[in-house]
Amino acid sequence: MALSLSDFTKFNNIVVQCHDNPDADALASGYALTTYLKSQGKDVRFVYGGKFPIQKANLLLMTERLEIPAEYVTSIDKPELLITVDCQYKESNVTYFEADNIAVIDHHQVSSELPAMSDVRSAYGSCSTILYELLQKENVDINSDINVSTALYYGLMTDTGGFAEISHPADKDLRDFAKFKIDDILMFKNSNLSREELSIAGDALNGARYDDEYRYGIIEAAPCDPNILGIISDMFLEVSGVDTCLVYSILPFGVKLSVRSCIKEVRAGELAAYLAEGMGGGGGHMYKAGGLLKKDLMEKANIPYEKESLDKYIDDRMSQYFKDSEIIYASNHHEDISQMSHYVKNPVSVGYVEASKFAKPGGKITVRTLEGDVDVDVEEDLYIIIGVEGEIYPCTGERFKRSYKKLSDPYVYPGDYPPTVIDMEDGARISLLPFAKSCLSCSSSGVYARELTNRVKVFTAWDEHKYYLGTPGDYLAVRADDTSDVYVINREIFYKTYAPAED
Ligand SMILES: [Mn+2]
Repeated sequence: MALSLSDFTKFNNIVVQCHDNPDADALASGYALTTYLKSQGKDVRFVYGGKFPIQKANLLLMTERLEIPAEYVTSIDKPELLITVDCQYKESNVTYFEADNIAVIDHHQVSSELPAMSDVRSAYGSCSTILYELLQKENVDINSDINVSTALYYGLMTDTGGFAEISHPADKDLRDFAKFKIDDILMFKNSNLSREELSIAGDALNGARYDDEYRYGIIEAAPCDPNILGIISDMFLEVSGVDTCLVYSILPFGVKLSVRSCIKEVRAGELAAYLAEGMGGGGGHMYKAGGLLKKDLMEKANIPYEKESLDKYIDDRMSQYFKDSEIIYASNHHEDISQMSHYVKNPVSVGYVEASKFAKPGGKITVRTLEGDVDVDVEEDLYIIIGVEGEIYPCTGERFKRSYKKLSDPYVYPGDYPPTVIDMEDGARISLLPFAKSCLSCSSSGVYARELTNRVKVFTAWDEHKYYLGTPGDYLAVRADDTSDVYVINREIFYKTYAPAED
């Protein structure tokens, strides 16, 4: 599945195609790819089809100011290679053109069989991010062409609700490291709404539905650009008595969702993922998130794709979320350990890094992982542990000596996105893996644990602001030597890490 841009250089006559009615992400990723292929001396065109050429003001400005050579076409001469970006070949919103060879670069859910040359990363917030990484792999710095980097930055920005719905670390990398023309971004941003869209927003606000018990609200907006949903939900959340809200719009290919929350008991990203579970995808961060219920998946699940049943599906799913979630505050919770079993940690091989090898004591670093960014104060004898799923946690030298034993085998990282460290002072990016060594985690007095049969949100004793989610199958654990320490352990990690105690 993985692809390199250099795979394309054996072809000469290439067409890059994005979906019909292109959005900023489609234009940006097509532009970055076209620019790269031109630099390799290829004969390349960047095209899109559909009923109309681009009309939205921000996109017209974008193509003009950044010199994006996107051509609106109804037919093309059959190329040697056709590469679709931000979409998949033969999808309904991708005008069909014949070609000798096909390649696909996309960040949506896989919709049908992919060609051999394809790179689809559904967890990414934008296709621009994939192009950024593919260019990096060819040692091309996106910032060497300010038009390309501005386009990629704007593509990611619009596909993630102004960065609010970012969850993947690769997206954060593009957001943080792209240099961009600020004047252009400001200009695009403020030509985002048409007068018709302002009216759509106004009409939508009039139809708000409320749940007083759980203090949430729901709004349906007429079909519109997904960006409008974010604008509506931001405003909706400001209403008193609304702590969490959902704004959605039924589009020809799926239902777009925008979720907001201002209470710690509901993480917007987690709610969006719950709402879209099995039907597409959703995610984001604490306060803002987005998602999509795909039309084909809804129909496969026997939910007719029409307003009435979609409204009901959304209402039911939202109310289920609030009814099903149990909330545990570790600081005033007493779990009955007689109902739990005793487990001890298997000696398991994990990674460790001595922070002093790459950071100065007294400084601050951010460790970026698939699970999120972790801020760490660098102290004299700080160790960073890389767990069995690639999750990281800091540890003092004293605790390290007590709980871990250094090994001589080389460290092999288990995950997809290798953790990187960002020095908060100078913004330097350092890969953690070259410093990582392996060690054995040794047993302690273990935990009492039980398998969860419901959704549980646990506010642990060490972080009262952010809950850890447990879903059925995960384990609720209490430390044997400190029963006030209640937390959730992911099912897979639990099985890899713990075994029943022999007592
Ligand atoms: Mn996109």
